[in-house]
Amino acid sequence: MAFPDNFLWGGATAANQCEGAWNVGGKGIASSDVSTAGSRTKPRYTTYIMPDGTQGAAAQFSELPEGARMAVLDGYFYPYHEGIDFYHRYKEDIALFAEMGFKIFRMSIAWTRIFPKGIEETPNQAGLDFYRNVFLELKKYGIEPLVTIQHYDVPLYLEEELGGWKNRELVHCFDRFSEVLFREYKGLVKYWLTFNEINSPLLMSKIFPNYPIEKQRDAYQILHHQFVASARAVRRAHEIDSENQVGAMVAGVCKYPLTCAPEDVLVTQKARQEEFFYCADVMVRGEYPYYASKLWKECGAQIQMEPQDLEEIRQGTADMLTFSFYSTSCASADKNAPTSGGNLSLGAKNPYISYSEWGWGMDPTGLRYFLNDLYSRYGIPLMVVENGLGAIDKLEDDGSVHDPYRIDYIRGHVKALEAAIEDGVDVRAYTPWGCIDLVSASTGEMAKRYGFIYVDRNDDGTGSFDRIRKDSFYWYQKVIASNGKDL
Ligand code: BGP
Repeated sequence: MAFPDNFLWGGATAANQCEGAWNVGGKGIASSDVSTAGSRTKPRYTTYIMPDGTQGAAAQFSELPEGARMAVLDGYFYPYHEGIDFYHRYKEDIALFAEMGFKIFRMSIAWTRIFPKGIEETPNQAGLDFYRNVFLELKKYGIEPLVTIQHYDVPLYLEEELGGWKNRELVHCFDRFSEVLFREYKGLVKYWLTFNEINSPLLMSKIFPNYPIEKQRDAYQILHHQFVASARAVRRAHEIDSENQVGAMVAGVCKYPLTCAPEDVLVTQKARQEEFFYCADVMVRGEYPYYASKLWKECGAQIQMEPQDLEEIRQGTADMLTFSFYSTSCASADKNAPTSGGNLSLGAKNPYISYSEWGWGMDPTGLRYFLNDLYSRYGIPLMVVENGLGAIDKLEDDGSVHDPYRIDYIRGHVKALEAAIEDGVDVRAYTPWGCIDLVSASTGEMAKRYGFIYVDRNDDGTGSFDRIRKDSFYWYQKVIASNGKDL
């Protein structure tokens, strides 16, 4: 049997996409609180207010008008404000995870619950208590928390007043934040991830046509600050508790050459360096890779570093490499090759794989390939901390949800995991994304569901928030109970 006895089966979520209670318990406004709902065809919007009081909304990730300040406004629907109400229903949800047999649960901490603006000296007690209670509840069932410190969610104050991660000051704010977490939850949490999909700033320029070159330059500066912050967090975590294990988390952009034409192979190699390895190399190997200066030069980035930064990065390498994996795509030297989407990625369309309703490629074999590829490069434990199928589910009149497509998707990926483990890869955990339905990050929809647990909540904000076990719930329960044997 391939899966080791201590293999960590579980599921993954993020605070902003599930907690709701956006202004409860002293929580500050987060950058994600100003995002409206979108859809497959309509982007999410960021709402803002101008100095003269006029209000507006701009497509997410586009430039706001000069002088605009992001704000929560009346008359807009913000799906994260209520999420799936995990804040009030975590006990029920954790009981359901336990019923499925989870060994590990990936979640994130809303920075704004602990430090509402991000700059305070003293943490907010109500926020600390909330997460303590969640961890205690998990402990009751023997479920290990896997905690992402920053999952796409920064106090809005830090964005607006300090300019976000471009500003070196955030390294200190994050240091204070993460130190509080390591001290406060010592003995309750031992698995940590510093930044969710840390490579995402580099992926933006690939997704959005005409992405401004200044923003790409900024991305390298932002990442430098996050690398330093992450390395510092790794060291702090180890100092505070030698049991702590801190992972790098990188969006699993896995690209194949569209053809075996040498030009395609070369373009692919470059894309993989830029889109995945750049971040993983720094965080796992502890130094900037040889191709970094070429990438900086191409966009004119001149990174501001402090003298001790490279040493800090060297001393704070990650204990494990974790990544999200939804799909693969291709790279081609031919700019006119038909494209396909995926999680934070755009690439040439692969004629040999199928695509989901949201146009994301489905390629379980790619997971086996990717795991082998990463392990041969880094040789440290790996965790697949996101994977899953966003699909439309139908709640039947009898209260059941039949989701064979999700079972097929996950089954394929579990088989790929098993094969990779048989290949000799050290994979420690599998936490499918959105193990309970939650708000989609890219579209803000509820309709794009990933869960084993259905949540009665609709895109228009209606619904009871009731939790309903889908067919995949019982299937995954069986998989875990048989340690991956009964698929
Ligand atoms: C990743 C994010 C998650 C999650 C997932 C699925 O990029 O880390 O937060 O949302 O993708 O994406 P979506 O919700 O857009 O379907």
